[in-house]
Amino acid sequence: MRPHIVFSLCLALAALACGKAPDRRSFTLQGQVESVDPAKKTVVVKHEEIRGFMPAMTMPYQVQDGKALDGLAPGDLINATLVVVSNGAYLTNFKKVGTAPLEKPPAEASNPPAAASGFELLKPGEAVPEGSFVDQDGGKRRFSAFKGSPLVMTFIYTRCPLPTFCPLMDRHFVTLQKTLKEDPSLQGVRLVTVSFDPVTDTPAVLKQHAKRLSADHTRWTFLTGDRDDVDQFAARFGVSVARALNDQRDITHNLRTAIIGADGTLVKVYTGNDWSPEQVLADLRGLRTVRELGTGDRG
Ligand SMILES: [Cu+2]
Repeated sequence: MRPHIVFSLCLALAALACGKAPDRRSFTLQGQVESVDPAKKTVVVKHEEIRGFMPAMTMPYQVQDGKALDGLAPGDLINATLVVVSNGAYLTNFKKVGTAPLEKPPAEASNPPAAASGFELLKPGEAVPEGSFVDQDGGKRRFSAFKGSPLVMTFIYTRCPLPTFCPLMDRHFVTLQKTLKEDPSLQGVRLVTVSFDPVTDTPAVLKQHAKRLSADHTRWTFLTGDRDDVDQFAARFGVSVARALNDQRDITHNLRTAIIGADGTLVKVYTGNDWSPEQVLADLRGLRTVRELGTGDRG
């Protein structure tokens, strides 16, 4: 369930190698280990505010070497260094300073958030349910209004501080937008980014965020809405969002990106962050053969 970030991190670092030197920043992180996965080289840490970088949050973090996680267990209180480069981040220099009972079960092991209970995962070919949203201009949007255009849809929150999570989804969508613009055969395809953090991501915030990404709203729409509505809608795609009891903005989440056909049915869901825009474009082009791609009515 946890996003796999190794592969895209490597790609990102490879890309960096031929560009300018990465700007590398280090921060001290203090927190509690919620779960450890040496095989995936990740550790979920609930941590305090990192001054000047990010608020208190619970997130999976990458380490460079699984050995760095030796001896760490859920409940451990740690100090560590968070190293952030342009397109990646990892934890290093772990120091165990104590242990404490976990406040809540680890996100991985616990049941999906309430919104997911009673909601079945959508399967390819099934109709995506209706949803009510608000767009970046504050306009009401019903999901069914997108019918007639194939969609690529992803779920993020704009405060997500780690370059390999939500910001990577944004960068991939920027790439997709560029190609959709250039390829006449993909004219009809629309992009939709849904924020699951309506407390922070008001339409105004989404609009600013979209502007920073040079999003063209004739093609790329940002949505949010009532928190529970968004959670329920997102859960159908396998998105799980857990918020701390004492602070709704302390978010633990996974990543899902979906292709939805022009007829409003689910085509495919990509898990985590190891998909590439090239893959999505290839899948979109494949849709043409089953006549699911729109008529290019958007010109
Ligand atoms: Cu995120």
